[in-house]
Amino acid sequence: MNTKKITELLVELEEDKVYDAVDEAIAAGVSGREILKASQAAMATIGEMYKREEAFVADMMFAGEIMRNILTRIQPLLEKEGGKGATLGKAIIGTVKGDIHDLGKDVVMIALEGNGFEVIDLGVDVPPEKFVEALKNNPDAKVVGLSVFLTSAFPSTEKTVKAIADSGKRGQVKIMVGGAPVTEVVARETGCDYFAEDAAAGVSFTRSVYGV
Ligand code: B12
Repeated sequence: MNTKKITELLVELEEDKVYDAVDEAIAAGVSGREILKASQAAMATIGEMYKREEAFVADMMFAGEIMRNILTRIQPLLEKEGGKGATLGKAIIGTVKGDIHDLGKDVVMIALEGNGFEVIDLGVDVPPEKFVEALKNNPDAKVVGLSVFLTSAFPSTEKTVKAIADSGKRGQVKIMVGGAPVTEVVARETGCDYFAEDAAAGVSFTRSVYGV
């Protein structure tokens, strides 16, 4: 089955039809990963349309809702594909202060959990102190994942890294960062260790930190 239909229907915000297409794809044996890829492509297109003023915030909001429902549908597949169950290590993840985009973070969380990692999810709009507190409460966590979708939230990314350093915990963890506007340069300039282009890269990085 061609997952292009999922991308097209999501871009058109055809809610019911896109769920039907997803269900069809699942029934046809398409992997959760493929369905996720098709949905992400649509979200990127909607973002471009917003930039060109061809879509509004309300459209992004609706697209976000639909994407969340798609995620709910494919979560069991993603977990099965990853092999959930083992505990290879622990990661703390959150969307930085000033930013409320949570879908990217949640996909990373599902991918990490699916690959056998325990994830402490701090949610969205997370102030630096909350990351520090989570690290204190979870001294065995070796990875922190920051999600950032707004360029205006880059300063809070930097502040988060700094707060972790000031708390004396920087040596304990590797910090990875991801989100639509993030690049390797942003990762470096905000003091993070790694730029993760997608959830799979985040999983590989976490694996490498834990040596598994
Ligand atoms: C949906 C959406 C929204 C929804 C969010 C819904 C939700 N629950 O998350 C709503 C409507 C709330 C929203 C609001 C706004 N948004 Co918005 N939004 C989007 C949109 C269209 C899709 C984002 C998304 O969910 N993608 C789906 C995810 C699953 O896909 P993904 O990004 O590929 O995720 C992967 C990677 O990014 C990576 N990753 C992400 N985080 C992390 C973290 C770690 C640790 C790792 C390892 C990897 C990783 O792994 C993910 C999985 O593979 C983007 C467009 C885009 N290009 O991203 C704009 C976009 C991010 N939004 C934008 C803007 C401007 C806004 C608003 C300011 C609009 C406004 N005027 O109000 C507000 C800001 C609100 C706030 N304070 O945060 C801009 C940001 C521009 C910029 N460079 O700063 C974008 C880029 C649109 C655009 N092209 O202009 N938005």
